[in-house]
Amino acid sequence: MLILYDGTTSVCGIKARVTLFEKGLKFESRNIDLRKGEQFAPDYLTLNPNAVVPTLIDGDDIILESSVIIQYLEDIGPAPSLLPESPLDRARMRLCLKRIDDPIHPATGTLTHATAFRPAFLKKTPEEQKAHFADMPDPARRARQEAVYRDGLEAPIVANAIRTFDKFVRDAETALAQHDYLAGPAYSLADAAATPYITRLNALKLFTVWQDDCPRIIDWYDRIRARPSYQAMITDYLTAEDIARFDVIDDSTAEKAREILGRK
Ligand SMILES: N[C@@H](CCC(=O)N[C@@H](CS)C(=O)NCC(=O)O)C(=O)O
Repeated sequence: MLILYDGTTSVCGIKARVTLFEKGLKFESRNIDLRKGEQFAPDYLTLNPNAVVPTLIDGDDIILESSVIIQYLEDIGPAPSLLPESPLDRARMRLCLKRIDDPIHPATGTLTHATAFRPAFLKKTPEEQKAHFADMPDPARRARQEAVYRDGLEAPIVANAIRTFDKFVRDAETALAQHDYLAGPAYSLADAAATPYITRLNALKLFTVWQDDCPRIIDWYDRIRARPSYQAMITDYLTAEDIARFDVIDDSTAEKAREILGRK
């Protein structure tokens, strides 16, 4: 039995869950509550010393890194194949996975922590805030979170995150003008990997920034949302607390994005 350590709203965890579902692979999901800091528990650190989710366990083997995990699932999983047929489409898929790992993933963290996660962090005591950062093994992640918890949407790294997403959405729009899915005519790992990130853009009420210029990505998202994997692996996992965290998002994030992109 495969075991996936993940988090309810974790974009990387969702990437793995959606792939498991799309591959028809049975698994046991073990929730790591990132808000409670369970990723820093000594037992979990023996599995994943990076103190992040997801972690996949297959028998005695531990597989880390969401993009590696989904390619592992492709390798062990039966049909349907989520690997494009042509070498060129495979290259497109791998490029998409690479780009989602970096810079899209850190940009997503920046935008999410600057908005949805900031109010809860600001309610912590100074000691709790200090402890949160002290446990974090990755200094780059720590620096990004510190900047946006301090300055919110005014943090300079927010502008970069918005520009990063602007380029990604526009490139996806161009790709979708050529074929139905991100890396060719069929649904692939590229679509599974992009799903949580576009879902997050939607949760941050950022779609209005691109909806007029990029109708194909909106159409792609509608098709992705209609797949059974979306309801089962994303919507059904959300707790009332998760939903409440994103309820604080108003139009100010989209307004800021338009200002950054010079599209008032
Ligand atoms: N490169 C890693 C990134 C994993 C990652 O950043 N996971 C986030 C959730 S999406 C996390 O566990 N964050 C814990 C924290 O911020 O303390 C992967 O793709 O697996």
